[in-house]
Amino acid sequence: MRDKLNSILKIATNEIDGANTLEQLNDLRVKYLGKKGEITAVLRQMGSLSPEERPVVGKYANEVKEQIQELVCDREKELKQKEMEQKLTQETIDITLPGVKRNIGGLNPLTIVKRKMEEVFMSMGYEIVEGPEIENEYFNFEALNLPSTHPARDMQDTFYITKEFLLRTHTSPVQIRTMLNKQGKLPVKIASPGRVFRKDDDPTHSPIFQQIEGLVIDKDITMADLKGTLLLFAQKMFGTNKKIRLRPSYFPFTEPSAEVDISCIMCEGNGCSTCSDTGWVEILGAGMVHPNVLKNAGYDPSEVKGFAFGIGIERVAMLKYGVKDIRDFYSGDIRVSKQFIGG
Ligand code: 2NL
Repeated sequence: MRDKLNSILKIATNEIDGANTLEQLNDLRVKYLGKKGEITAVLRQMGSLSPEERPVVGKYANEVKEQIQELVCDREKELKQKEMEQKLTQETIDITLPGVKRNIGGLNPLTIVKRKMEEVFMSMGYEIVEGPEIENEYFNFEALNLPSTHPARDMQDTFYITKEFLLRTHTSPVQIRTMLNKQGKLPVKIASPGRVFRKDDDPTHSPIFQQIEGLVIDKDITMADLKGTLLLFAQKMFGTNKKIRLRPSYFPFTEPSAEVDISCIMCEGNGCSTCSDTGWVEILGAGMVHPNVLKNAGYDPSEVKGFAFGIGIERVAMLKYGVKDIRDFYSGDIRVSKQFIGG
């Protein structure tokens, strides 16, 4: 039996040495040391030995068992070490490789200008109000004192969806809706930015453009309030050295109406190509809210007065950044937006 154990130890030593994977090694552990393994088989035959031999052989069998256990344990350590080394060589990272450069987006200049204007008006106590781009003909035209015979209502200028619904041509309908919701309450002090739509397409007109309209209604509002407001706006937007001037004009929804110029931001009023040597550039339209519009919006024109103005966001952005063609803002060309990365 001692010979049998010696031969088991010899073969086991060889096989364990030859095991190349942890699975193979585990199979050998079962084969030699398991409940149905070879050592156990020898121990089972101990009954045939004499009482003197039994403890001697039993002790030896346990020694062999321990030796095999140690062999398995050592080999297991070696194999785990090998596996780790393999993993490390396979998973090495070449930290000298250049990284993948990510493109960082920039805001569209119109968004930058729109946010700046919103900030300016909020700082002056205006509430920003937005509304639907698809409008009812009544809110877009009728309520604003544009009778059905007015040329602005022509199919040629307006994108009609049905007879009744259209793409708003200005953000004024948002202000009509807001006034009606307030049911005559005072004051009204709102600014409405948003996309508007007209059938125009040339270097200074785009079929989609954006504007921000301001509206203030209260007792004792005068043209002087309008002028002071617009001067403050021009200076917060373009610099405190700017001046403005009002020229008489016409809009159906205001009376009197004015076109507003700012002292040229390129030449500081000395004359250049931007201002056609006049020293002034037009930036917006404004006026005192027409009595008919006040009435349509639920206010009594003999009790309250209001001023309103409309500013083209593209117009301001073109002046601020020296852009010559309005359509560059809508081209989607990243060479345009790249120039505005970081604001
Ligand atoms: C322009 C001119 C203007 C208004 C917009 C307005 C709104 C209401 C009542 C009265 Cl609810 N007026 N808006 C007034 C005057 C001019 O825009 O040339 N915008 C680019």
